[in-house]
Amino acid sequence: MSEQKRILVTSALPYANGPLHLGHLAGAYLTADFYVRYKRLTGADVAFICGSDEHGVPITIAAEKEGVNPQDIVDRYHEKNKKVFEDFGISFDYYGRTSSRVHHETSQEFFTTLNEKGFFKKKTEQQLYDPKADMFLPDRYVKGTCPNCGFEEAYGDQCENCGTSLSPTELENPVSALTGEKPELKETEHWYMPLGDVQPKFEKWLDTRKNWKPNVMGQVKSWLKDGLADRAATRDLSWGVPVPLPEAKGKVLYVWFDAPIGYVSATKEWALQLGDADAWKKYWQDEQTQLYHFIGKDNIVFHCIMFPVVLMEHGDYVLPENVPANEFLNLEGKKLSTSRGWAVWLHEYLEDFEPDLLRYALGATLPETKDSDFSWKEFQARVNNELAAVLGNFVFRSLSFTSKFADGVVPELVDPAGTDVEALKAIDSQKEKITSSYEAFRFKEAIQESLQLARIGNKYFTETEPWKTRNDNPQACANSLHVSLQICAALSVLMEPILPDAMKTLRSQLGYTGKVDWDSVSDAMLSAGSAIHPGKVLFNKVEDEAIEAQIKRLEERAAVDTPVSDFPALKDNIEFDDFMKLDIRAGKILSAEKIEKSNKLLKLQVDLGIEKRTIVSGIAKHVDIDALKDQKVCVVANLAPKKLMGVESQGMILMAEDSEGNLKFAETEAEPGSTIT
Ligand code: B3M
Ligand code: ZN
Repeated sequence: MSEQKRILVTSALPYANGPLHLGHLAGAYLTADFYVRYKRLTGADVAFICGSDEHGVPITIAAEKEGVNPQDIVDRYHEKNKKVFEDFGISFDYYGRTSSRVHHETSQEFFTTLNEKGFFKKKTEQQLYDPKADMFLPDRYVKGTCPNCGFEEAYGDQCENCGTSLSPTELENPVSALTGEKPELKETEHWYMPLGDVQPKFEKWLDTRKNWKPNVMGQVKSWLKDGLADRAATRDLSWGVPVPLPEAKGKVLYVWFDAPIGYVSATKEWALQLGDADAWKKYWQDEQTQLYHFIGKDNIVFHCIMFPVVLMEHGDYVLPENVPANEFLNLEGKKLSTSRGWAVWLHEYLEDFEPDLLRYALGATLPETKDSDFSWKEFQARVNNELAAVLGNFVFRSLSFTSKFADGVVPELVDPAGTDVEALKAIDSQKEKITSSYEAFRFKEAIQESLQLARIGNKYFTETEPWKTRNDNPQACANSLHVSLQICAALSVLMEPILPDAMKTLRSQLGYTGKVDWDSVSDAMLSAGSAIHPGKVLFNKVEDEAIEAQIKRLEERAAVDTPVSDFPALKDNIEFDDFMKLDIRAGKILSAEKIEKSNKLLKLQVDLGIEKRTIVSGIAKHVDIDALKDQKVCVVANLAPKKLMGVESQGMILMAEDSEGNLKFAETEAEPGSTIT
């Protein structure tokens, strides 16, 4: 076995501002749990740390929306999220929260140490201010266009589209998220992290990092290429960790300054709980520890640059060994969106299915190196064709045969044939492959190689035909069952990181009471003569109706939750004179007919009061042709004529497009010919 190191694994602290969904699980938690469970099985000394991120603008905005205190929000979601992680078997050693006293003290200590070392640059700068709300607009209080990628919904501290970290003043066309007003500039003083100054030192450290995923290192390198900018570590807000300086009244630490320190505070609280208050130090301050941050790609800049710089400048801490960040997960081919109801909530999933099924199916489609898609149909296929038909079937055949034809005890292996020996050898060779996949953070591959052992087992069972040999060669039958049961036992450990509940059940069905660790897999885990205890099948097939119900729920919710923000962004301003060039008139439709060979276009005769016009309009799918006579409309009357499908259109009917893309008439009661200005 490889030399055992001490390992500290963190998963991003989710904001305690709402329930958790599939995207969360796929981003920072499932892979961390796979890794941690694997490492624990190898005997490593592991601390697995997470908790609620309870500060920052995401929390205060959620509170404002509901009209409650931020504290109410974080209390509610801290408990809910902690529970749902437990239910999914995410095996944190400690789940803290950044509102705790220990966290406030720890993050203030970090600030003070860095300040005393002269790290921060104090700067007075113009910042965005909302006069109507009478407050500065840090972070998510301001939205605008990303200067880097043009995304129109970028936040003041980060563009979630391209991942760039931003300052509010860098946004183009900023608007206040509170009032929708255009913010003003107002002077304020803050403590900045001069990331640019430490860039050379940081790059030297980064060069020593080995085996980082290309998607992660690529992002980091591209920010370095642009040159790192100063980043404020403080904010003008009332919710957060107060800046520990008398002259900084009313200011708090920037949430991305305090949140990663939450990993340290949670480890401290864990140590206190263990009754060994100093135990956290060996995880954070001993060079023998390897620190791994599991995150989603939108957190890369903070975990790969900002936090390492803070740790480096503080001086007493280990820096991350690796940051195996995942990309994004889409859902049924569309971007996940909680505001649009396009999400699978984890607590809801648990009402219908076992956690292990999602651990497996999601694990098999992880966005490890590029964005990936979760679909309910694929979920069903993975469960039915892989878990049930391969793993479950193999276990079922091995156990039921043993109970029927071998008195329910593990038969003895005597004079094994070549095929028996080969099958037993596959345990070790698969174990080696699985091990190297985990070591390289290739979790999808680890899952495939794990399932491969069950495939090998199934094939072996079929080929050795114990149902035949039991009559003409009982020892060959006994050998088949012995080998199959040993493979089942090996699977019950090798697949434990992925399917903790099912593999526990499997071990009890096999009557295995020995050690559950990676080493034990190489020996014969079951001894001949020991009793098995077959029970329920490990995986039931997921029926079509169950999947259809999930898809229906998703679509129904998306239809209800379609928010106003689905409307296109406002166009640029025009001058009054430009507007006055338009000649818009009230009109009335006289007749309507379909244009041949077009399913979109209608040919309309319109009474404009002063004259009649022929207008071609692309509204066929949105209106009832028979009801168009006498419909009052607004018409752009001076639009240059244009031929459409051979018909000259002499104007344009104004239509309003709603949030679902339906067209409705912009109507007027005015008499045909009236000018509209
Ligand atoms: N709460 C952002 C997020 O949930 C943030 C992570 C903090 S990790 C220190 O994506
Ligand atoms: Zn961007």
